[in-house]
Order: sequence, then C-alpha cells, then structure tokens
Amino acid sequence: MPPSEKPARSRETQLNGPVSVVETACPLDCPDSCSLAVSVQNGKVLSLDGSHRNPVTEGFICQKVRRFGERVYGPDRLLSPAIRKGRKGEGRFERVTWDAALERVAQEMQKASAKWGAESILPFSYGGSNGLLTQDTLDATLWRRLGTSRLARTVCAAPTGAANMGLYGKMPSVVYEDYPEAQLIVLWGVNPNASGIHLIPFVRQAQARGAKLVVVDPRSTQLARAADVHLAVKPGTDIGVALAMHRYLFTNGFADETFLRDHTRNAEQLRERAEAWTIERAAELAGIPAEALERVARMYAEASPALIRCGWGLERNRNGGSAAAAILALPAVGGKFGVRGGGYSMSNSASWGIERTWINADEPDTRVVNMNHLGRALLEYTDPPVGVLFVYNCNPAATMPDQHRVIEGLRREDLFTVVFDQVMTDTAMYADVVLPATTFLENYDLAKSYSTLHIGLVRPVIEPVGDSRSNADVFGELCARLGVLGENEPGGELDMLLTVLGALPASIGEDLREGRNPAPSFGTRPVQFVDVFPNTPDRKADLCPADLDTSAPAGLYAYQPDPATEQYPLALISPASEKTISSTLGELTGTDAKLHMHPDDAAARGLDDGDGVLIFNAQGEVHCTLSVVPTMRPGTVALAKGLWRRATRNGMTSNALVPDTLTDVGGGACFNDARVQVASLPSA
Ligand SMILES: Nc1nc2c(c(=O)[nH]1)N[C@H]1C(S)=C(S)[C@@H](COP(=O)(O)OP(=O)(O)OC[C@H]3O[C@@H](n4cnc5c(=O)[nH]c(N)nc54)[C@H](O)[C@@H]3O)O[C@H]1N2
Ligand SMILES: Nc1nc2c(c(=O)[nH]1)N[C@H]1C(S)=C(S)[C@@H](COP(=O)(O)OP(=O)(O)OC[C@H]3O[C@@H](n4cnc5c(=O)[nH]c(N)nc54)[C@H](O)[C@@H]3O)O[C@H]1N2
Ligand code: SF4
Ligand SMILES: [Mo]
Repeated sequence: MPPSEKPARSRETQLNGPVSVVETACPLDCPDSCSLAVSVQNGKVLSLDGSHRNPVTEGFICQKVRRFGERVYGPDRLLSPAIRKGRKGEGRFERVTWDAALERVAQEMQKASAKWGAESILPFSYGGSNGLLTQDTLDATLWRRLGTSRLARTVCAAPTGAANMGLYGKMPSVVYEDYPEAQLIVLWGVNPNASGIHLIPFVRQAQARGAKLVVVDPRSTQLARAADVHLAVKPGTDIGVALAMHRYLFTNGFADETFLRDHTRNAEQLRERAEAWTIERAAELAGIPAEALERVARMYAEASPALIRCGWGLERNRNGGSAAAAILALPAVGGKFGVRGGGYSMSNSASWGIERTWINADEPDTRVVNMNHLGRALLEYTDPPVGVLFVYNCNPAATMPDQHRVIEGLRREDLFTVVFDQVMTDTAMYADVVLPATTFLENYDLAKSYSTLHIGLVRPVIEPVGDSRSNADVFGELCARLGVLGENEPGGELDMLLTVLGALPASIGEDLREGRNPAPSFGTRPVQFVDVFPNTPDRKADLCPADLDTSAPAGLYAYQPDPATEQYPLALISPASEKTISSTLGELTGTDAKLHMHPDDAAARGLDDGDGVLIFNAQGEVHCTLSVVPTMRPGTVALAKGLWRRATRNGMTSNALVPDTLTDVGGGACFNDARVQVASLPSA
C-alpha cells in the first residue's frame, strides 16, 4: 500500500471524515522537483509524501518538505497584509485590508517615481519557489513597464552558469538516470545527501556495477566517505586542481586531439594556461596529497564513461568561475563525450530552451543592481537612491552577503520596504508593509526540475491560508492599480497559468493538460555530442571564451590568492543543510546553530565540543555553539547556509562574516571567501 494512504486508516481519520490524496509537485529551489502526494482532510494538509508521477523521485521526498505543514499552519505564517507600527526591525505590525496595503504600496511607488524616477524602485527577488509562475510573470511586466532598477540575480549559479554558457551555451547535461552507466563519477563541490537526495540511489547503483567514485569537497561528506578517493581541497583551490588534471591529460597523451580539433575552439589557450599546474603545485595549493591527485587524474584519463557532476560549492569564491570553466572543460580534453553516462552533469535549468515569451513588455535600459551588493545599494547608491525596496521570493536579511550592511540598509527610516512572503522572515521584520503569500500547496505553478528533465503541475491542495494570495494575483492587481495593464491582458494566476501553458513549446502544455510527463524534443536522457550539442553558433565548445577571459580580473583560469590573513586564518564555508532550502523552513530549525570545526583546530584554540564560541573577522561576529567533528578539513570551519537570525546567540548568521566581493566571472557571491578567527565566547 502506498504510504500516502496510511493516514486514511488511522482511528482519528475515521472520526474526522475522509482523507483525499492530491497529486502535485514540489517547486522549491531544489534540483529534484519531486512529484508529491498530499493527504488532505477537512480542507487541511495532513501529511506530505512522494508520488510516483516523477519516475526519478519515485515516491520518496526529503524530511524538510515532509514538515512543510508546520510552515503552512505555523506561528510564523503571515495571515493578512499589515503595516508597520513600531520601529523598523521591531516586528510590530497592524493588520490592514489588501486594498489598504496595495494602495499604500502603489502610492509609495508613485511618490518615489515622482521624486527620483522609477529607477529608485528596486525589486528584489530570487528563487523562493522555482516554479515558472512564481517569478518573471506579472512581476516582470510591472517592473519593466514602470522602468524600475533591474536586478542581477547573481546570488547563486552565476559563475557556474556563466561558465556553462561560455563553454557550451548551456547544452543539456547528463541526467541522474544515466549515472549508473558511468565507470567513474566525480562529484565536485556538491553534496547530494543534503542538496539533491534523488541522485544518491543512482550513484549507489553505479558503484554496485563497478563504477569508481571521487569526491572533491573540503568536508568529508557521507558520499566522500563512500568514495574511492576523496580530495579534501581547501576552499577556492579547485582551479589549480582542475588545471593540473588538464596538464596531466595533455602531457601524458590522454588529450583527445581529434575531438579537440573537430568540436572545440581555443583548446590551445587552455593548454597553455594549464602548463604551470603540475600535480605537485596543485596538490600543495589545495592541501591534498599529490599521489591522491595524480591517482584521480589517471583514473579520469583512463575511465569511460567518465562523468563529472559540477556542483555549486566550488563556485562560491573569488575563483569560482574559472574553476567551473576548467572543470567543465575536462570532458572535452579527455574525450569523455559521446557515450551514455559520459560528459558533465550540472544544472539543467536552461535545457528545455524555454523563452519567457509571456512577459508582455520589453526590458528597459535602466540601472542594474547586483543583488550581492544589496547592503551597498541601500546605503551608498545616490543617483538615484533606493527609495522603495520590494522583496518577494527572497529573504535577503538572512541570505545575502555582508549581513550587517544589509540590515543597516533595511533600517533606513527613509526607505520604504515591501516584503511579500509566506512567513515573517528576518527581512519582513524590517518591512513597512508585509503582504502574505500563498505556499505551493495553495496555488498553481509549474515545477521544472533542474537535474532531471521533468516538469510537474503544481496545483492548490487547500484553500489559501488566511488572506494569502499568489504572486501572479498580487502583481496583476498592482499592474492594474498603477495603470500598466492593457485591456484583455492576463491579470492574475489562472489566466497566467493558461498563458504560460499556451506559450510553452507545444507538447509541454499538451502533455501537462493530458496528465502525461512532458519531454524535451531531444528526449529525457540526452547523450552529449550525440543527441545534444553546444548552443554556440558553430556547435563547438569554446574552451577559453573571450568574454569570460576579459571579464575575469586576472583572466580566465587564473588563480587569485586566498584571502586568509594571520589574524583571520580559518576559511568559513556555509554548505546547504538537510533542514532548510536556502532559508526556507529556517523558522523550524531551532535556536542553537553549530559551528563545525576539526579537532586539531579546536585543540589549538583550547575549545571543546559544546563550548560557546565567537566567530569573528573585521566585518562582524557570530556567537554560537561549537561542534567538534572529524569530518571538517583542518583550517576550514562550517556554519550551515539558510539559518535565520534566531538560530544564533547574537542574531547574526554566517553572512555577517561574508564579504560582498564578487566572483571572477558572473558577478556571483563569494560566500566561502569568509576568513575568520574563532575564540571562546566569554560568558555573559
Ligand atoms: N537541503 C537542501 N537542498 C538544497 C538547498 C538547501 O539549502 N538545502 N539549496 C538548493 C540550492 S539553492 C542550491 S544552489 C543547491 C546547492 O547544492 P550544492 O552544490 O550541494 O552546494 P553547497 O551545499 O553550497 O556545497 C556543496 C559542497 O561543496 C563543498 N564546498 C565548499 N566550498 C568548496 C570549494 O571551494 N571547493 C569544493 N570542491 N567544494 C566546496 C561544501 O563543503 C559542500 O559539501 O542545493 C539545492 N538544494
Ligand atoms: N552564507 C551563505 N548564504 C547563502 C548561500 C550560501 O551558500 N552561503 N547560498 C545562496 C543560495 S545558493 C541561494 S539560491 C540563496 C537563496 O536565498 P533566497 O533567495 O533568499 O531564498 P530563501 O531563503 O529560500 O527565501 C525565499 C523566500 O521566498 C518565500 N517564498 C516562497 N514561495 C513564494 C511565493 O510563491 N511568493 C512569495 N511572495 N514568496 C515566496 C519563502 O517563504 C522564503 O522566505 O541563498 C544564498 N545564501
Ligand atoms: S525539496 Fe527537493 S527533495 Fe524535497 S520534496 Fe522538494 S524537490 Fe523533493
Ligand atoms: Mo542556490
């Protein structure tokens, strides 16, 4: 019996009436896009489980989303629009009607436009939910037609995305289902045990069929412990490691010269730039044994099919774009394409080739604000200043770099802030107006997976909780109030859903309407350089794209030195945890976040497991509890990504220690370039 039917048999259920099980999909910012079976009773969500519609997620889901009901009905849920009463950050609000709230928002936007021009309005959003309707539908229409500042959505995947675009035009990559075909799998800066659990069975299956596993990660993750070789690199040194592998391939006769000639450009430049990276030099830089690196280079040279999964952990530092490009170039140089299970695997977000033709407005030529510079933008930009900040699908007070300055900016009395969210986030605490959003259990959406090639229909399982409304409905109404919606244009959720379905490549909409799983034209398991080719003008891979080369401060494939100093010698990283999706569900993670540290680093500082610690650098400090674990590499400490401010003793998270410097290419965030010292926390 499927687990979803279990609740129907409990005694309580019999007393309380029938349970229906509704099929839907998870649109959170997770690669997997599970299909879900949600049990509903008396109009309330009883439990969430997996369904079998998505053949890859096949009936199981993560613990986080199992707990999603605690968000839906939890004490942090926003139930009605509200206007600030107390000081910014105090969290005192007065409930108002939607009409009053939206009127106020519209007025403030008009006021700011009249005073400084519409560029003084900064819309601020990211992947809160990843569904096609959640973002870039009527919100985009509103911002474009008003001519607000534009946001560069660079907090995540900007460097890996730029590398993938530059080298391969974001060619579709190997999907989970083809991992078992590989003879060698390299998991590079990715931790599927937290960040994409449905990959695990496929990796295990490959191992059972004799595949070797290599993990490149500063931490000894669960899969690193199950690997044949674990390269516990220092954060930010992957560029050297990847170039040393290139050099090994070139100098030992393993480079596939025929493939390079027929299918690539600029291999010579890559070869030259790899020249200086001997195995010994790279191993020393990365703090790993040279023999281990040489073994990995040889394993990679000799294995076929060989598959590299390029994750996001390796991009979050000053060398992230060059590292991603060098990693992605390996299958070209090693001749690993053209066979099932060979090549590279990463975000397939662009693989469907969906153009958002439903945005009914041209992009204006207005100022672009890099979202990683939010603190700066709020505090320093003057021409025009940011007068209105409209936050949705995002929780920047918790998730953006340089948290102190972000919060200082949010405190500005002359800033008008709107936060549209499901719960009273750390950011919402600073809002002038909060607007309650529906969750994916209360609205329609289309969940597009970015690992496998699956799209699922998200449908309302329950009525909106409280007065919450969906993004498309609220932005549609704002468009109308501000006079930018044309007659007969879609103005809300349902007509937007129909518009999007109609605008998707024909078969997708049709398949979804008929209850089938849609598939791209090249199939759901493309083989690179057989079924799919680089989306470049000549269908060749560019191994040293000129635009990346000129935008990187020291040129593409250059190593920029570690920012550590004697004062702040420890690298602080903030990997995804299994308890939150970014900061979504962070309200449920408790108040005692742990800093992970290797026993040697703890001993050198006279620290013990369970001690209160002060993590600090010139930018700020975080007070929390120490957890001494052998799984960290010495010299690197970790505090989970996605924490809310309540999770630490002083209300600051790792982002208080993260600089707002940008990655070499793509303008990405350097979360893992935080360098810190840790000391015992003096007792109060
Ligand atoms: N449970 C859960 N799942 C998630 C998310 C979540 O927050 N929670 N977030 C989603 C999102 S938005 C994203 S972008 C993905 C991210 O998913 P992942 O790609 O897994 O990203 P991270 O967790 O940031 O980092 C992965 C690993 O990289 C390691 N790492 C850190 N620095 C370096 C480095 O310099 N080099 C190398 N080689 N490794 C390094 C970390 O120790 C970590 O184990 O996951 C998605 N899935
Ligand atoms: N220190 C550190 N910080 C990091 C990272 C790291 O590695 N280290 N990783 C970064 C990464 S990879 C990412 S992707 C970013 C993500 O950072 P954010 O973009 O801030 O993502 P979330 O924290 O998930 O916040 C999304 C918010 O959107 C809300 N939301 C969800 N659905 C809807 C909806 O339909 N409508 C509206 N109006 N709101 C909705 C959720 O309730 C949630 O509060 O965080 C980054 N922050
Ligand atoms: S967060 Fe990821 S693993 Fe969890 S239910 Fe959603 S898609 Fe599945
Ligand atoms: Mo992300």
